[in-house]
Amino acid sequence: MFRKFRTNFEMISNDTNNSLNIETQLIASLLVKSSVSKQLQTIAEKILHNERISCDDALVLYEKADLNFVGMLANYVKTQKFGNQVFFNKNIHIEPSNVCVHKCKFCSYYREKDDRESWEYSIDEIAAKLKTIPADALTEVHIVGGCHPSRTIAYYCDLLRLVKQILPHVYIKAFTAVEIEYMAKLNSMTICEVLTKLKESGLDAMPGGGAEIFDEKLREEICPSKTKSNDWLAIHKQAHQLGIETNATILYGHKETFAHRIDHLNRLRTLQDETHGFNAFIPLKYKKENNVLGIERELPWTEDLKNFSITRLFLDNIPHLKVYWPMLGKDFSQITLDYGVDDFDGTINDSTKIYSMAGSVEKTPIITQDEMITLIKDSGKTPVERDTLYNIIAIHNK
Ligand code: V47
Ligand code: SF4
Repeated sequence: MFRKFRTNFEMISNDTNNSLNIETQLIASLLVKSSVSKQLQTIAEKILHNERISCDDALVLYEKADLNFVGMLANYVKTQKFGNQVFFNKNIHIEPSNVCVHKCKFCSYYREKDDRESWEYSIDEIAAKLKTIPADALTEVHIVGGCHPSRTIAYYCDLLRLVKQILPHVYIKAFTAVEIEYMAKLNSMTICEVLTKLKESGLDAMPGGGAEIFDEKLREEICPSKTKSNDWLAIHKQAHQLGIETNATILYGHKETFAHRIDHLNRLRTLQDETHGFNAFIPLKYKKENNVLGIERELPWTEDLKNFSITRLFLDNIPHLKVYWPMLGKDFSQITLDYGVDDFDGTINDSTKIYSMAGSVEKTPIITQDEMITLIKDSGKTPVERDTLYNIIAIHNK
């Protein structure tokens, strides 16, 4: 079978006038290179035939493939799914408080209640901020914060209702599984009761935070008191069953091995086969500043690109792969668009602190819609404005 494929590719790569896209031609020339091992060729063949790759295959890619190899394949898969399109949305991030009961070792953001760097925005303060925003500047409000020790579910329901009252047309994507679990505990409710109440108050979707790394031993080491892996997965499953679509994340580049990353992706892929409720996956690069994990180096950018690429190849059932540009920087995020990424997140439109406190590249993560469109066009792609659920709002192909 591969011989046939290879022969076809040899023909394609020799034919400079054919109508096939540049990605296919590049893959062709890559695969006929004798330096690519049989083992890697077999994995590439699976991908080109739309077959699922195994955990062992993913490990081979992490350990033995070079960046060009996985990058071209990831770009091929992304292009098959979405052509030249890259999605973005117009959103704002609201962080109601950075007071948190959990104290994860990698977190640069949480503060004790009496710390001078802590904040606890009231409903009125958030209302005042929202009222300054023109209605057509947004289609999504993203709300994530710490697990505040004493704020009851009433505060969060009031907040959701307020957002819908001021900006009735927006989707609200709010609260990580970790916050949901803590609401259930504090209010003596089940997860199903919490999610149902939040949904009734205006919750449309959930972000992917709090997943970190699912390996139980490593999770215990880096965030001992946080929601356990199986509970994180069960909360997302419950959300999907209630019709709430969600995202998922991984925190990578700290103490984890390649096997830990693959195990994490595999648990998500297995759940997605069952529920189909995940929209997007966001790899979050560990940033080292202002936390107590004690890791002195951050991953080189080549490893980030390899990680994005292999994620695109392994996670075949979560449609969107998102780059969170405030963390990696606008320039580098543009490059990820050639390594499997199809989603540039949003305009963010707030002085989001969760990453600036951890040493993110962009200190003031705000861009206008025009800037976002230019960034995507400058990367040679077609910007597509979407809503939270990936319904298309506008294609900017002029
Ligand atoms: O779960 C905390 C991460 C996450 C650090 O769903 C850190 O659309 C790097 O989940 N270095 C919260 N990362 C943010 C989040 C998110 C962001 C953007 C979009 C979406 C979405 C979700 O922030 C936490 C944790 O993994 N984080 N500290 C750090 N030092
Ligand atoms: Fe709290 Fe989230 Fe920071 Fe952990 S990562 S301490 S749960 S704010």
